[in-house]
Amino acid sequence: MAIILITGATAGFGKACAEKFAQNGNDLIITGRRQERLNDLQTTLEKQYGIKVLPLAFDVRDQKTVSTVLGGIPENWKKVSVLVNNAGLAAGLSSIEEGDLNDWEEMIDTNVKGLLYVSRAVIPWLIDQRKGHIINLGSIAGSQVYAKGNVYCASKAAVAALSKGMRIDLLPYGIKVTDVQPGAAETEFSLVRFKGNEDKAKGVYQGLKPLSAEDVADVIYYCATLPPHVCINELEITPLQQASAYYYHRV
Ligand code: NDP
Ligand code: 8X3
Repeated sequence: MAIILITGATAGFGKACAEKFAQNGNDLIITGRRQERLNDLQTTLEKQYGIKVLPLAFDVRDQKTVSTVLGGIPENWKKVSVLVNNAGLAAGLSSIEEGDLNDWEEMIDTNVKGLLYVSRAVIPWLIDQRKGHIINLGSIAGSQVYAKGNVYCASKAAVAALSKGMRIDLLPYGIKVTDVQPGAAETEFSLVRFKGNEDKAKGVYQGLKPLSAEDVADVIYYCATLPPHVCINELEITPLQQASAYYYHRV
């Protein structure tokens, strides 16, 4: 029995991770901005699996709130074993000269700075225990830049670099760091990227069997449950029909 902290648990990978870790008897701290979804997930998982869930609604971009809310949880909840830094998004898909500055701010503030704020609050808890595991949601986009992906790709390249940096700095404390890098997965991701345009969102997965949120959660769970001396540092996962960020076999 362990405590797993998952950011962005109101949808997609985060929600699927919450379900997977709960099924396997772990207590959870789940975060996201949508309080109602967090409450519903808490009720469902506690009832179904007899585990305890602590829902925390906050925006990872708000530095003060992140440190106040996480710093203020009961001490027994700070014995976190695994931090899944999953909250993130792509906003827009525009050529660099046409990019919307608000989209850029949102991606960098969430995917890079938000991940850092949460990590900074939680890492001391892992250090106290002299063990733990940080699983960052990077992306295939972090190493393979595609047309119009510019700032999103850069934010995930930052996640890759931060994962490497964390691994080096936290090595003396026995803390594992894994950068999970999915390719095309059908979640709310494209709906968010295209600001609610369902046709554009669906188009991303046309002719493909994309990854599901559960596929990615299974891989994250696998990484988190390896023997203590084994660490997957980076793991790229794509659908069979995706060979790289820009090469698909659509049928
Ligand atoms: P979803 O849109 O389905 O879920 C994103 C989650 O992040 C939601 O729970 C959302 O919660 C949370 N979130 C977003 N912004 C904030 C914020 N400012 N503060 C707090 N929580 C936030 O997307 P995915 O599950 O697909 O994406 C999860 C991660 O995986 C992201 O980092 C994404 O970049 C990455 N990824 C996704 C891929 C894909 O193809 N789907 C592929 C590779 C990586 P709420 O809105 O309630 O705040
Ligand atoms: C999400 C995958 O290729 O749409 O990170 O950027 S991709």
